[in-house]
Amino acid sequence: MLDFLSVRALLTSDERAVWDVTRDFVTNEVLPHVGGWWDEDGAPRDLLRTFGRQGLLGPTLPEAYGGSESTQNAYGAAMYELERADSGLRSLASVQGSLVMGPIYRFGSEDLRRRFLPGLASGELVGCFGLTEEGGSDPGAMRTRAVRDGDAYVLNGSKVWITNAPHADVAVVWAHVAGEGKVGGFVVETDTAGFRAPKIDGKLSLRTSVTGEIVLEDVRVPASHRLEGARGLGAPLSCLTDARFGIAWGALGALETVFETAREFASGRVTFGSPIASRQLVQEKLARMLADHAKGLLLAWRIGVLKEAGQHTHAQVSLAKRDNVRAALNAARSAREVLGASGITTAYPVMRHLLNLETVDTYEGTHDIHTLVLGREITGISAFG
Ligand code: TGC
Ligand code: FAD
Repeated sequence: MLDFLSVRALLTSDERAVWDVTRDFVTNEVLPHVGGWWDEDGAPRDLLRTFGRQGLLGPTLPEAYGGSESTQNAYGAAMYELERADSGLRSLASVQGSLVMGPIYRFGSEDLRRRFLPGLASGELVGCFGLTEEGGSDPGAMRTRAVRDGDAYVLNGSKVWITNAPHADVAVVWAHVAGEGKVGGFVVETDTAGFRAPKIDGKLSLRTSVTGEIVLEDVRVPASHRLEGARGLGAPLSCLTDARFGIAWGALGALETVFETAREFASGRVTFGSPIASRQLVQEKLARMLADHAKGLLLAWRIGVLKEAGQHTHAQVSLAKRDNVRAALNAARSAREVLGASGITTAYPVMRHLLNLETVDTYEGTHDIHTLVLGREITGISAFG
């Protein structure tokens, strides 16, 4: 395990145990198959149930709802391990846990919690999170509308780039609520009349994860399926803060894989009579990857400690998501260079991670959007508009 600054020693023994168990699971049951899932354009449906049995879905939630009350950093370490295999598999877990179970637990009624959370935790139900429309960086501009009609809300609009949507049983959909001037959240069962979720084909990134649109045409959602505690854009954004924290840990798992692949390749590849690992230019690339991983792990751990104490800010999480993902993306680009031509093939995991990390750099707030979040934090002036 790559841990140059012994960050593991800062974790509790329970957190280390979660890390170790998830690492074994990923090594034995995920890594042998992940290349095939990439080629086939999607992991099998049953993988979510396996994740459920491993306790990887919504682990920070109370046991009564299928969670295991794990700490933030235990959750982070589990996301690290999934993304060590593939960003799309971490997406599968982080969407289900942080973006579907999270809002139902935090903002939903007790009935909604009891009805949906256990099935989502076990992986029997697939969930998706529908926020993005055209111009996803500006979710406040969404056009999807919910109009109250008797004991239901009627939803019209569309969402795009929605992870898991084509397979989902349950969609958490965000919409402007007519007459309120605020964004509200709705738990929509996907077999409701007027709901469609066509798959988006042709992805060259995150291929182990299925992505789709959501089309809502006069979809009647019982009023009891509204997330009553969610009033305003801050509600979905707070769920994103949880998922972005998982990504800040996860991206470092991908970084570990590309670093180890480059290190091993460099030791074996001989040019001009010596392994390329003996060359200063190659060592500089490896040193940069190692340094970024070490600093990123400290950053992720620290945000986890703050989050556990409820003392984090969303700008701190933006910093961690932004910097750790870009560090992993840069490492993947360097590792690909170290591997030369071999770097572009599926014989090594580097190009797959590189392509995945292009998505990770964009979703959950693009690199530049997080830069502007920090800019606003520093100057008090918003540069978004
Ligand atoms: P702004 O005025 O800044 O905020 C509106 C209200 O929300 C509060 N807030 C947050 N609260 C919690 N966590 C956060 N991260 C928050 N960011 C903002 C804010 O305090 C305010 O509250 P209040 O009470 O004052 O009303 O809103 P804005 O319209 O100026 O937009 C700001 C911006 C650009 C930062 C935000 O909209 C944004 O984050 N844009 C990026 C959108 C994004 O990340 N979309 C992700 C979609 S889901 C996804 O990609 C899943 S990928 C699958 C996977 O994760 O694996
Ligand atoms: P845009 O917002 O159109 O941005 C385009 C470019 O302009 C970016 O470089 C951006 O940084 C830049 N830009 C935008 N505004 C500004 C500004 N004010 N100043 C400077 N630069 C700016 N969304 C969901 O809701 N649920 C999901 O499950 C989900 N899963 C996804 C899965 C995949 C594989 C992908 C690729 C995306 C997913 N998304 C999901 C959507 C994702 O969150 C959005 O792609 C992301 O928020 C960016 O939105 P956009 O692609 O529309 O880009």
